[in-house]
Amino acid sequence: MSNKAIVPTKTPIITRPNQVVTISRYILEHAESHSDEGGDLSGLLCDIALTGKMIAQEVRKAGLVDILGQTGTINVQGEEVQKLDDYANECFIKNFDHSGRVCVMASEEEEGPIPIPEKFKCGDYVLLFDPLDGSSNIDANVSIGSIFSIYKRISEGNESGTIQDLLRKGSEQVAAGYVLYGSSTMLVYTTGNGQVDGFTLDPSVGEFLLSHAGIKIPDKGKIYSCNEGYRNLLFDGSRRFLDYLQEEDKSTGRPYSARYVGSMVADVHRTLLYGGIFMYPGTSKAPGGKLRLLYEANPMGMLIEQAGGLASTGTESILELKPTELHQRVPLYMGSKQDVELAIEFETGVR
Ligand code: P6P
Repeated sequence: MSNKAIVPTKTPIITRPNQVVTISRYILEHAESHSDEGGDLSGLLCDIALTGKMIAQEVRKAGLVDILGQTGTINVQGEEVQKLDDYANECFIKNFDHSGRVCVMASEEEEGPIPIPEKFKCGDYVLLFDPLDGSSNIDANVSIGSIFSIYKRISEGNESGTIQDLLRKGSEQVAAGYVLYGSSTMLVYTTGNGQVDGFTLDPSVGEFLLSHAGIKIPDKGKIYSCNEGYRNLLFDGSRRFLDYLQEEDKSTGRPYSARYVGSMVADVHRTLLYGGIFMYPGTSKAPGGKLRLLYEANPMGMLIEQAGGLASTGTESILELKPTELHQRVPLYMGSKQDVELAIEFETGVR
C-alpha cells in the first residue's frame, strides 16, 4: 500500500519555489483583486491571521493544561483558565470590536448580534464566525478549526449594524475562510475571483507563509465523508446515494473510501485538497441537518465553489438560501462538482 499522499494534480502546492511569501504581503499584493476600498478588507484578513495565531497558541497547550495541575478555573500559574471555545470567541470579539472595520458581528457562541461598543468606530464590514468548531474533539487531540465569513454592510449610516446586515445569502460574501489547527496550523481563504489560497504557520517565525496557492478541487473524487452512525435515520435519497458509493464498479471508481473526522474544518479541508464529498444531510431526527448556515455552510460553501466545486442542500444551492435566523441549520453536501451533482440526482429522485 503506497504511503504516498494523494496529491491532487490540479493544486500547485508551491507556486513560487524558494520564495517566502507571508500572508500579510500576499493580502496587500492582492488588495486590488478584491476591490478593497481603503484597505479595510485587507486589514480584516490580516486581523484574522493574528486571531488564528493567538488561538493556535492556546490549542497547542490544551493537552498540557491538565498535566500543569489544572485547579478548577485557576491553573498553577495563577492564570484564569477559560474553556478553549470561550477563549477563541473572546479573541475574535476583542480583536475586531475596536478595529474600526466592522459594524456588527455574530458568533456561534453568542445568542444574538454582537454590537460594536459605542466608544469604538463602526466600519463597513460584517463578520460572522464559529470561533472553535469541533471543540468537543480537543481532548482527543483531533484537528479543530475556526471559520469566518465577511460581508459588506447594507445598513446605512455609521452606527452599529443590524440583524439584516447578518442575515445574508452566502453569494453576497466578500471573503470567507478557516483556520485549521491540525498537524500544522493552516489558514485558507478566498475573496472570490476563483482564487482560494492556503497558508501554513511557521511557528519558528510566527508567520503564515503561502503554501497552497490557487487551490482547485478535483472535478470528481474517491472519498465520501458522512457520519454513517445515522444511516438508519437518513431519508431515502441520501441513503441510496451512500449505497451507490459503496457498490463495486471500477468504471466509476467505486467503491469510494470513507473518511470522517467529525470536525467540519478537517473534513472540508481534506475534501478541498483531495476531492470527493462531505455530507451532513437531514435525518428523521433532525430534518434540517445539524450544521449552521451562516458561519459554517456559507463560508465553507464559498471556498468549495470558488475552488471549482459545489455546495448544495441536496435540492438547492447553499449560497442562494435567504437566512431567517442567525443560528439556523441546513442539510448539506459539498465537494467535487460531479460528486455533488450525483448526490443531487439521488436527493431529487432523478436516480
Ligand atoms: P456528528 C462538530 O461538533 C460539528 O459541529 C462539526 O465540526 C462536525 O462536522 C459535526 O459537528 C459532527 O457532527 O453528529 O457527526 O458528531
